[in-house]
Amino acid sequence: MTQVVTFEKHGDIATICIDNPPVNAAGHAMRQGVVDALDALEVDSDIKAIALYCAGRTFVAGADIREFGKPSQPPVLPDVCNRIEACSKPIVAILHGTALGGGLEVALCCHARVAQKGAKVGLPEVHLGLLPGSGGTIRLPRLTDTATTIKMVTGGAPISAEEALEKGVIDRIVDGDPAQTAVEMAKELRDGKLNARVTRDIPVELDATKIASARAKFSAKGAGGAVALRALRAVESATKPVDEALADERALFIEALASEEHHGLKHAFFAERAVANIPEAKATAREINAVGVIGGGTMGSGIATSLLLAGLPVTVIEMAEERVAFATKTITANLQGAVSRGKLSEAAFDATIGRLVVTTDMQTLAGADLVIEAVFESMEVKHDVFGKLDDICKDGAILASNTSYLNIDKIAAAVKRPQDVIGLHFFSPAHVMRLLEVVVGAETADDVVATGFALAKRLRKVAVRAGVCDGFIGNRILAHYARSTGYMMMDGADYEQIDNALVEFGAAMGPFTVGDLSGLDIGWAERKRRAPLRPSQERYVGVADKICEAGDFGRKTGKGYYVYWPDGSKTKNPNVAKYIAEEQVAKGITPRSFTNAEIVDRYITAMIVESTRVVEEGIALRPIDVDAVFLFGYGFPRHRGGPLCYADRIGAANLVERIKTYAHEDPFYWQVPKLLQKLADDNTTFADLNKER
Ligand code: 3H9
Repeated sequence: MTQVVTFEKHGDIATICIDNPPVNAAGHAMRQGVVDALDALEVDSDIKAIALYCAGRTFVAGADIREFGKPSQPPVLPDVCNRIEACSKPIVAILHGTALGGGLEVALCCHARVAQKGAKVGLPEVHLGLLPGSGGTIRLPRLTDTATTIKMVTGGAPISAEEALEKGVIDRIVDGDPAQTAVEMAKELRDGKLNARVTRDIPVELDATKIASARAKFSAKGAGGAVALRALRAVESATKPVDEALADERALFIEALASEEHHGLKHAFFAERAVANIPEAKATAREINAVGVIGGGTMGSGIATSLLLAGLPVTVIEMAEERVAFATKTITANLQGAVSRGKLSEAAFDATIGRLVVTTDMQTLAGADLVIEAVFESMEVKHDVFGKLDDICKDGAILASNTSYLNIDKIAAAVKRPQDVIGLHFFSPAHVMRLLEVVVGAETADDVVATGFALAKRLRKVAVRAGVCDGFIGNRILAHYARSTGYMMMDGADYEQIDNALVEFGAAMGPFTVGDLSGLDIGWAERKRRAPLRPSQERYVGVADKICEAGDFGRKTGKGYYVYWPDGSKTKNPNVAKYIAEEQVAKGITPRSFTNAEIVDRYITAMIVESTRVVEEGIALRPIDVDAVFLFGYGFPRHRGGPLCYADRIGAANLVERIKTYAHEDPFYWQVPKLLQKLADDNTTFADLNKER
C-alpha cells in the first residue's frame, strides 16, 4: 500500500508530502501520516525548518467528506492542526490548486503560507451545511480583517491567491512546482527571509458593526440563513481565549454535523458526482469540434449560447431571415448577460460571438460533429428535420434532439443511423441551468452516450442518464405531482397559500408562479396532446384551461394566476377565483381548508410516488439520479437533498401509510408504488438502493 504521507530531509530542512488522490482529502491515513512525520522530524536535531506540500492536482481539499457520519478515528483534524501549530520547528505550507476547508485550516496553523500562482483558498463548509471545524473561524480573523473573515466563513466561495495575499491570509505567491518550492521556502524560513508566526498568538479584534450587520442579514432569511448564522456564531467566539474559542467552534461543528441541512447538502455534493457513473462510462467519447443547432428560438438560442461559452463554434439554422435576426439578437443578448454576470470577460466577447453563424442554409451542417435539434415539439416536425439531417450530416455525426418528452426511439426511426441518435434535454434558460438529461434510446451507441456526458462536462453541466418514456425523468415526475396542486386548489386550498407553503419549504418559487413564468400555454398544449391518452378514472381540473381560453398565459401576457403590474408587483387574478368556484359547484365539491404542512406533505408525497416509479422502471439508474435532476433542473431545495433523499427522512413505511390515507379520496391518483412498498416491508431506504446499484 502506498504511503499517504512521506517526508524527506534536505540537509537541515525537511519536506512533508501529502499524496492522497484524487484531492488530498484529510482522511484518517493522511491525519495520522502528518502526525507521524512531525513526531519524527521534531526529535531530529538536524532539522531547522519544514515545508508541507501536496502531490497531484491540489493542496488538501478539506476533510474527507465520506468520513462524516461515521465514528471519528483519532487523531481528528482539530488535534492535527493544533499539533502542527505547536511544532517547535517552523513549518511553511505550500499551496497549489485549491486549499479548501480543513485544507486551508491546516495551512492556517502552519507558521507561514506560500501559494502557487493560480491557487485558490476557501472555507466552503457552509455549502455542506457545516462550518470550519478545525480552527478556521478562530485563526482566520487573526490573519485578516473581519469583512474578509465573514465573507469566507459564511459565504463559502474561494478567493484567489492574489486576494488572499492582499488580505493577509497568505504570505507570498510564487511560480513553480510545489516540491521544489517546498525546499526553497523551507530554506527561507530557516534563514528568517520568510517570517514565521504562530497564528493563535496573533491578537484578534473583530469589527462589531460588521458582525452585527451580517447577523441581521442572516437572521432576516429565517431557516435559509441558519447555516451562515451558525458559522458566524463561531467567528464571534474568536475573541475568547483560544482554547475556549476552539471548543465553541467544535461544539457548533458537531451540532452542524447532525443537522438536516448537512445531510441534504452532503447528498447533493455526491449526487452531482455520482450521476457520472453510467454503464457507458468506459466508451471513448467522439470528438466534438463543431456543433449545429436547429432552431433559434429561446431554447435553441440558449443551447447555442451555452456551446459558445464553452468555446465551441456553433451554426444555428433558422427557417427565415427575420428568424435569423431574432436568433442573432437573442444569443448576443445572452452573451452580454454572461459578461455582466462575470461569466465571460469583455475581452473574450468578440471572439465568442465570432464563432457563431446563423443561417437558413442547412447544408452548412455537413461538417458538424454534433447537431442538436430544438424545434417545435411535434413528431412530424422532428421526423422532417431528422430526415434532412440524415442526408446532410457526415458519417459519425451525432444527431441529438432537445425534445422534453417525445419518444427518442420514434425520432430515431426517421434516420438510417439510429445508433447516432440521442436525446440531449436542456432546461431553460439553457445557458444558465445546470441540468442536462441524456436520453438513451434502444439503439443509441455507447460512445454517443459517453459523448453526451463529455459534452455536459465541457458545458459545466450535470448530465443525468435517462431512459425513454413520456417526459423522461424530470418532466414525467413533474406532470404527476403538478396535478396534486390543482387537486388541492379545487378542494379549497388557496393557490397563493400553496405557492407560499412551498417557498417556505425551500422552493425558489411556488408552482403557480412557476407556471405563470414559464407560460401557461405550454401546459395547455401538453394537456391537449395528452387528452386522448388520459385514463377515464383520472381526476381533471379545468381551471388552467379556462385561464388560457381567456388569452391569459402568465407573465408574457401580463396575467395568469396572478396579474403582473408595471411596478413589478403582483396580485391574484380575480377571474381565477370565479373559475374555481364554478368548477367546484359543477363537481359538487365543498371546499375545505388546508394547513401549509398538509400542502407540502401532499405535494412532496406525489413527487416521491412518481420518482419511485421512475427508478422502479429503470428510467433513472438510481434514486440519486432523480435527486440530481430535481436539484439541478427544478430548483428542489438543495439542503433537502432531492425528493428521494427527503423520502428517506420521512421513511418508506410512513409514506405508504400517507398514500393509503389519501387514497380514500382518490384511489386512482394515490397508489403505492411496488418499490416503495418493498422498501417499507424490508425496512430499507433509497440510500441503500444507491449503494446497491
Ligand atoms: C471540511 O473540511 C470540514 C473541516 O472544516 C473540519 C473537519 C473536522 N472528501 O469535484 P471533483 C472526491 S468539509 C472526499 O470531481 P474537481 C469527489 O467526490 C470539506 N472526497 O474534482 C470525486 O470523487 P469521485 C470542505 C472528495 O477537480 C473526486 O474527489 N471541502 C472531497 O472538479 C474528484 O472531485 C470541500 O467542500 C472531499 N473533501 O474539483 C471541497 N472533495 O471521482 C469539496 C472531492 O469518486 N471538493 N472529493 O466521484 C471540491 O470542491 C472539489 O472536489 C475540488 C476539485 C474543487 C477540490
